[in-house]
Amino acid sequence: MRIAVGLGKTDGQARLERQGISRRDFMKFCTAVAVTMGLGPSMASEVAAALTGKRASVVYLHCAECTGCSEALLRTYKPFIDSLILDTISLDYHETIMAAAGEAAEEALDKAIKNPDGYIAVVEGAIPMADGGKFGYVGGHTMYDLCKRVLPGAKAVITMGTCAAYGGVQAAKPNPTGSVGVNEAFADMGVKAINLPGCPPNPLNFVGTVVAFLQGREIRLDELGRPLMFFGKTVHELCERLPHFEAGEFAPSFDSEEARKGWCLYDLGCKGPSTYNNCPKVLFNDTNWPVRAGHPCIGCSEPGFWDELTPFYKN
Ligand code: FSX
Ligand code: SF4
Ligand code: F3S
Repeated sequence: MRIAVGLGKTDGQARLERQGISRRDFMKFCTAVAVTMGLGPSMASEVAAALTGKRASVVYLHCAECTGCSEALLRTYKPFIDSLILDTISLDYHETIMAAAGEAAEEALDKAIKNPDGYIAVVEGAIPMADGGKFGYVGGHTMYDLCKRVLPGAKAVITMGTCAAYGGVQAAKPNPTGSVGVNEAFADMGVKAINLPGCPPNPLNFVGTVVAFLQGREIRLDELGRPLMFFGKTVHELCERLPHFEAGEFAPSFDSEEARKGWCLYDLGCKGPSTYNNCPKVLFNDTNWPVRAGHPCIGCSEPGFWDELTPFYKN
């Protein structure tokens, strides 16, 4: 299968071609990324150019989390998407999926952070701060120390998921590990992370952020550090059940005929009106999102949702 985007074949196109990713699949993915970024489908070729240009070096750190964010990124129902993501970026260090272990892993990290072209740092999971950070170690270093080594020197820092952005489930009361998000832990070192919350976050928001960075596009953030292009509207504003909310049609129970007919889940605990995220527009895996599947939004992209937005269910 051939990939031909624009004139001449870049290294990136040759890489995709070697993996057997068809031009049609690739352009469909680029269109989805463009739409997620709010650019409109006509910008797909610009996205394609960014994705097939020089690969950005990425150092991906795991702190206190469930690894659901990496799972969301890598386990897509169309297998080509994970190879595409892994091909778009040069994942020089990723504690969960890299083959290296022990000293070889340490060397990979050292090499990655000395890359003369710089690197993007991605953090998944919260930073345990209590008792000198002793609640989280990777390779004999506290998660705090690893982040301290990597984040201040990065060209950009991206938090992947609510835990890295704001502490997430680890920071739920009584938070014995003293977990906090990246910006809270490292602001005094000049770190200003772009937050991509969600438990898990949508992989398209991650790819869209990397594309915007590669294009040199300004990434406007809200007061919680989230890109407005993904988090500028509430789930409620984008929800397909909104006409029922406006008509006062509320499902009385999860197993009711009304719920199946698409009536609003507000009375069952839906937090869509106070949650900023693009799930209804972007979908997970090109397939579905919680409210369409009959589950209320639990506000998973908001800070402190475990404490402040519970109970998740009413009724
Ligand atoms: Fe947190 Fe990510 Fe939720 Fe899990 O690692 S955002 S607990 S989906 O996986 O950090
Ligand atoms: Fe809003 Fe939730 Fe009702 Fe959708 S289901 S309209 S997000 S309250
Ligand atoms: Fe999370 Fe609500 Fe979307 S629970 S995945 S922000 S619908």
